[in-house]
Amino acid sequence: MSETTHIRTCPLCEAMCGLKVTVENERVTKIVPDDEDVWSKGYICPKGTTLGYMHEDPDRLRAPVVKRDGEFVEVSWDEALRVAHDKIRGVIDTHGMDAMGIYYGNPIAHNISLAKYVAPLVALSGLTVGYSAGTVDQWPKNVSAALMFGGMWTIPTVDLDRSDFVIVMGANPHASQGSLLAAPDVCGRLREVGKRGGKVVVIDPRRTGTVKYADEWLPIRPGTDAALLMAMVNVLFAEDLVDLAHLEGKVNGVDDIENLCKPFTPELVAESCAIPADRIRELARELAAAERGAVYGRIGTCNQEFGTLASWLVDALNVLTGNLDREGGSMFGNPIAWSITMLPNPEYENGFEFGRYKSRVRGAPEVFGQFPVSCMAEEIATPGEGQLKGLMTIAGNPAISAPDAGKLQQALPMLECLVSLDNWINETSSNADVILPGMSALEIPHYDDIIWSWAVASAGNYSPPIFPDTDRPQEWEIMLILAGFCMGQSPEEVDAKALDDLFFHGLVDALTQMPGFALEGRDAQEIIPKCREEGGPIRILDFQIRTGPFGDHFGANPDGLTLADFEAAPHGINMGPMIPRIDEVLATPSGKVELAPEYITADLDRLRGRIGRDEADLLLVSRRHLRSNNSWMHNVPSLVSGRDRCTLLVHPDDASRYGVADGAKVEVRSEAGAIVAPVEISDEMMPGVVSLPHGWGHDTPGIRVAVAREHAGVNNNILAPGEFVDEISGNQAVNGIPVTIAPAPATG
Ligand SMILES: Nc1nc2c(c(=O)[nH]1)N[C@H]1C(S)=C(S)[C@@H](COP(=O)(O)OP(=O)(O)OC[C@H]3O[C@@H](n4cnc5c(=O)[nH]c(N)nc54)[C@H](O)[C@@H]3O)O[C@H]1N2
Ligand SMILES: Nc1nc2c(c(=O)[nH]1)N[C@H]1C(S)=C(S)[C@@H](COP(=O)(O)OP(=O)(O)OC[C@H]3O[C@@H](n4cnc5c(=O)[nH]c(N)nc54)[C@H](O)[C@@H]3O)O[C@H]1N2
Ligand code: SF4
Ligand SMILES: [Mo]
Repeated sequence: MSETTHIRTCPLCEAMCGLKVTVENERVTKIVPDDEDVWSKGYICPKGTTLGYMHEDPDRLRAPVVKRDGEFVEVSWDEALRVAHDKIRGVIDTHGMDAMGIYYGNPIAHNISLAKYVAPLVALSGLTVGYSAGTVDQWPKNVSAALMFGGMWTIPTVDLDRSDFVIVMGANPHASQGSLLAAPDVCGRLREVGKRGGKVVVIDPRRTGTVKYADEWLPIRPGTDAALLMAMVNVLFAEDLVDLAHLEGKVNGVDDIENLCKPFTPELVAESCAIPADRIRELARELAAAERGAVYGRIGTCNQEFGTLASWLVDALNVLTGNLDREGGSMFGNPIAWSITMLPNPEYENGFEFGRYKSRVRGAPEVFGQFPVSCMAEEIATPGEGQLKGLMTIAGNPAISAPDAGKLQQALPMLECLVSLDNWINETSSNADVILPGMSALEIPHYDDIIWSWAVASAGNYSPPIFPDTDRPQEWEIMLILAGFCMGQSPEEVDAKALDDLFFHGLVDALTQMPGFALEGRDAQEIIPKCREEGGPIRILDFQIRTGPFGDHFGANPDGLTLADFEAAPHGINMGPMIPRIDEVLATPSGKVELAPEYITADLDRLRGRIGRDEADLLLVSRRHLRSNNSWMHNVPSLVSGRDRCTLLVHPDDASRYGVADGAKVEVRSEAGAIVAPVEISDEMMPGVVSLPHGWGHDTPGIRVAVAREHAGVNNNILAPGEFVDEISGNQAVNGIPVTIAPAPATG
């Protein structure tokens, strides 16, 4: 028996846990936590142990498939790439470049090839139309970070381990394991805050699992976080509690926000938020009094009607209480390897500007070059000049994850070309002409990319592939080949290695000329020969480590790190906790924190309008479960076993008002559509709010995910109206959707 043990990082979420994988005769027999991992120190969750199953999942594609007479057939890579080429060229040559779009999904952040090659794909292909899961996720935070700090990914996070007062809003790390907050065992760390005499307050319409690790649950009406936070700002000024501390002199707009918050008294907002005015006052005082405090907001504060205002105010409160950039407060990560995404975008050299053009059908303004993802359906389905005729999906499943999912599911088959880079035939890729599969997580190297930008420590961990497969193209090569097709190259001409060199040499060249960069003033021709010979993401990663804050700077800092140091340290390298670094990260035109960006504050009128509004009788919110990962891990038997998790959580009072019984099927109806789901009566919901998980609904024709199909559930995005967005970021509001419920009509 040949038994080997491999140390690896789990690529599935932002916790980045270290795993110990046992392999016998080419099969994974065991996955346990790596207790020696310098970052996760033995923490894992049930998902991490399923990487072996996913590697062996019989439904996972190992070879490309093309659609012939409505059925997918396995073909050679040459054949598949030829079909992709012909389809892509068919669209571009007939309808022009603007008729071809790309959709990027969440796993691009978790896969080394995808994370590092989206930028080259965009830069080289010349494609201009892009949609992403970002507009049902963190777009509001990107807008507030861009305008307040000068970079769309300059997003501070809670320095959890040193904090003594944390407000968690619209996040449930008990399920998600943290988001825009990378730390293994977030809940355990929250519990420690309480244990050392501090306090954690969870603000959420649902008493989530996270509340068990906190000191207090404050239920809030969905969509009203900005009103609550504005009232807290009001209290800080009214009671003279504002204290910029070390930020004094580094902040613009304090007077503006003082004026703007005046009308937003706790009394004004209390009823809308469903939080008593006294509690709002007290909360502001507690935050001000904390020596090291932080407000943290996530999906619930972004995927809602006032996402940008709420995202902005989270950071504004951290600034006004002197907590930004101080230990135990809200700090900026300091990654060992920087991410391409973090580089300054020359497009916004003179400051950020949004709404420079509008979407064709709905007239939605662009934000960072994207429209709300729900626009994709109408752009495909509405004829006329500029109609979207072709799409590439890169690790995304918008047929489930995008709002107004019913419309998108109808539109996808209308495309003349759909090329999916995906490992399964699912609700989206089943509509493709060709599916180009990536490899399993155990077949590729791993080192997390942008996630380290909001990690509580400067650490890193490199994992080589356990089952290297040299017979198939890597995903980064596939992406470069697709870029080549868009550029007009034929399958015979296209050369991934040449395109890789083209991009990499251009990158090094540009960076040696970038003021402040570690290699500023050096000669690119001196640097390039010193880079890793294998090219691809490994070369980029090594370059990022070497030119990062701890790197060897190609000789200038001889004791500094290179990728080789990580190859020699399988349990990772940890350079210590976060450090204050605001002067280094601020990139606003003024060089200061912009506390009251006009683009954002202009939206306060809309919030005023919200406050007087008649409240809907029932509002729908989303939720996650520890054993899920958006839409794509329901094909793992151990993660879907047990009782049905795709249930509508309803407070007992609402259940009796609407005459629905526990376990009974109800019809949930919104302006966008209707679905039928089983009810779970639970007082963990606040009255007037119901909750459904997203990522389900695996019952569409043509999918090849047998286990998921057995546990289909329903797609809550059928209920999410596409035009329900946070207007200034264009981010979809999938929380706070007015719905009605009624016992479902009996069906056969
Ligand atoms: N109602 C509601 N909707 C939501 C949300 C919500 O809270 N409520 N959350 C939103 C959020 S935050 C997000 S990020 C989006 C997610 O939206 P998407 O990213 O579109 O959805 P996922 O389910 O993550 O789909 C990931 C896809 O990538 C494929 N995949 C997995 N690993 C790999 C890989 O290594 N290579 C390749 N090529 N493919 C791979 C999977 O098979 C799957 O098809 O959903 C959003 N939608
Ligand atoms: N197990 C698992 N882990 C995941 C994922 C997964 O699908 N499964 N997805 C990953 C992804 S892509 C992301 S982006 C992260 C997200 O990570 P989190 O942001 O932690 O996401 P959720 O667990 O959905 O928690 C969102 C919370 O917001 C609450 N909420 C809804 N509306 C409002 C509101 O208006 N105000 C307030 N204050 N709260 C509200 C919901 O009740 C819910 O408890 O998780 C990541 N990790
Ligand atoms: S928490 Fe679970 S899914 Fe996330 S990295 Fe750790 S083991 Fe993987
Ligand atoms: Mo996400």
